[in-house]
Amino acid sequence: MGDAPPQGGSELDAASVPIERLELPVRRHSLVAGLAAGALLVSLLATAADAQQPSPDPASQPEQGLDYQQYTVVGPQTREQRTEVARTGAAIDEENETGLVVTATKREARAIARLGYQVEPFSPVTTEVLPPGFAGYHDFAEMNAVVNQVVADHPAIAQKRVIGQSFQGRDIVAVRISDNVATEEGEPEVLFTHSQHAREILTVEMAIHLMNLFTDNYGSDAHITQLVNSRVIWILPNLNPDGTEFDKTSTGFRSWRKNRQPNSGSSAVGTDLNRNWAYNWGCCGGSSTSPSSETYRGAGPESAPEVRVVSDFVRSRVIGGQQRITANIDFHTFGQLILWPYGYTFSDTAPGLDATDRQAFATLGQQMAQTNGYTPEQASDLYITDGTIDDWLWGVQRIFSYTFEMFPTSSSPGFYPGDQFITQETTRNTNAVLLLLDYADCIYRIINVSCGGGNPPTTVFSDNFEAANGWTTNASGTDTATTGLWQRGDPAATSSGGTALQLGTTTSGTNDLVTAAAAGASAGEGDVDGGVTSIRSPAITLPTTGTLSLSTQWYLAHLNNATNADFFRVSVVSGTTTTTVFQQLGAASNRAGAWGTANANLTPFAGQTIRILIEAADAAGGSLVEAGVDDLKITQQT
Ligand code: 0X9
Ligand code: ZN
Ligand code: CA
Repeated sequence: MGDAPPQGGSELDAASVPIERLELPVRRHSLVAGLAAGALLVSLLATAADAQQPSPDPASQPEQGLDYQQYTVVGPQTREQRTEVARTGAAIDEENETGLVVTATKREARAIARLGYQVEPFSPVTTEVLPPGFAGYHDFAEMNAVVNQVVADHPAIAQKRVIGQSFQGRDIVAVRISDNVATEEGEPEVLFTHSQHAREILTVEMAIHLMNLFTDNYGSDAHITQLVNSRVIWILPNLNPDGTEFDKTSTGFRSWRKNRQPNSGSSAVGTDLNRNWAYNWGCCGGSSTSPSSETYRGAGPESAPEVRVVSDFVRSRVIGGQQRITANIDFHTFGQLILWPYGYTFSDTAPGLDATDRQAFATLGQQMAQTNGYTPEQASDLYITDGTIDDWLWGVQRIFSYTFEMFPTSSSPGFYPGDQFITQETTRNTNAVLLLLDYADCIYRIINVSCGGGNPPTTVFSDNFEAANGWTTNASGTDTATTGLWQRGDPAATSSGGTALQLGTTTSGTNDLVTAAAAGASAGEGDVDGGVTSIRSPAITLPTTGTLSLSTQWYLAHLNNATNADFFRVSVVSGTTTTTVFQQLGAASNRAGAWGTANANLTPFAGQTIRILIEAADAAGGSLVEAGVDDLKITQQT
């Protein structure tokens, strides 16, 4: 539980407050209702507050500690009235049509009541609906309704746990998804955190997408079923519910970032949650000491109740001395980035983060980025930050924590893309999330480093393509490509205008699998033309146990005449079912050939006899497409 002040009527005994209602001329204060969306409103509010609220007399400042709470004050509408309320020492948190929300001690609340206003303990109910064009988003109540529905529909695999309360007393919710969801089975756990920053509204939709993804596809999608069975998935859909509700008005948004915790001695409200975590808090100029700053770090580490609640939750997952959570994505907007620690230093390695850790972080970050087109980089490549969640999760808990900055890339539409973007921009991250879950048992596996304890991985199948081992071109007889057919051979290099296309190099020996090894008379000869070309492995019988991983070296090259109908694809054929496990689509830009590593989880195929199918396609006609594969292997980790 967090340190939120008590809510409800117990603290302020109504009888102890003399409420003589002063009949005030009620003039509707339309600042909030009358303005359109965006930062404009925030700056107006901030300016108005700064100009109108005198610094409270130090003698009447709320005592340190938690004996203050929030009250609604019905009546004050003018700046003079707000000033007399502020003079009691109470902090004005919010102005609305009916009056104010203040944070006050009991003494201050009585003083406000003596001014003739109706004072009641604040109960965090919001009546606003989402603005036009944003109805597809979920406000706090709607998000909770989705959570309740998900757990009602899937009680065997989904549970709701309230892990604490926000400053204003709203629930901070965790959704736990796993097979036998009520049982601690010792499975690796992955944590998804959302909406530290109120205005980053797409991140709540990302949480809803994940809840639905894992529950609706359980039992029908082999990969998702295997992950739900072998992992514990924690989704925390909103770390900052007070901010979310404050951000929203029926006509627009306030562009609010921080939580809604008042600051002693200042009229400015809120702590930046993503500067309040307890690792190198405030160390390095990556946060502000000023309560009016958007990156105010708070009075101390974990001074924000929301950060305290989530930190306590993460600490509670240390069971038998071992942190069960191995990986995290903290969702933000915007920028289309995948970031890894540390944020507090420009150095690639630092205390607690050695070259191997860095290599694992970067490799998984890059591979996730390959699935969604985001830019992978260290967090500090953006700018120095301190007290962020990812630095704490890694630096203290050794949880592989990534920050995703979702859609868009620029300030238009910035934090507020219309709801038509929700599906496209949340499903965009599905494969990155699945990849993280695949490696959650041992993130270091992605760089072929073992996590100890277990046995070294054993090789189930491998081919360096130096000898003929039974791969068959066009095995199904349905290929449509007319040239550039897959073959095993010694590849010749081709290029066009400085863009490397077919690579003359291999990653082992002299041979690879390539879309016609010869160069041809020009770059446009011997590339894939006319449709799809495929090559299929011999039959491989997979073991029944352990984690099964496929890894291969690969490249796809194309010129800017390509489209997203062109592709490089790796699939698993089992019986009559073909499942794509890795894919790179083409695009209308030059993509130089460069060897990279593709990884796929084959555990869902345990015990089956499969074949690996590799395809390349020039499916839109006329594009220059080349592809290669080398050093393909399947391993088993028990
Ligand atoms: O400043 C932030 O907290 C993040 N950007 S945002 O626009 N969503 O506010 C970026 C944080 C980057 N640094 C770390 N993740 N450490
Ligand atoms: Zn953010
Ligand atoms: Ca080779």
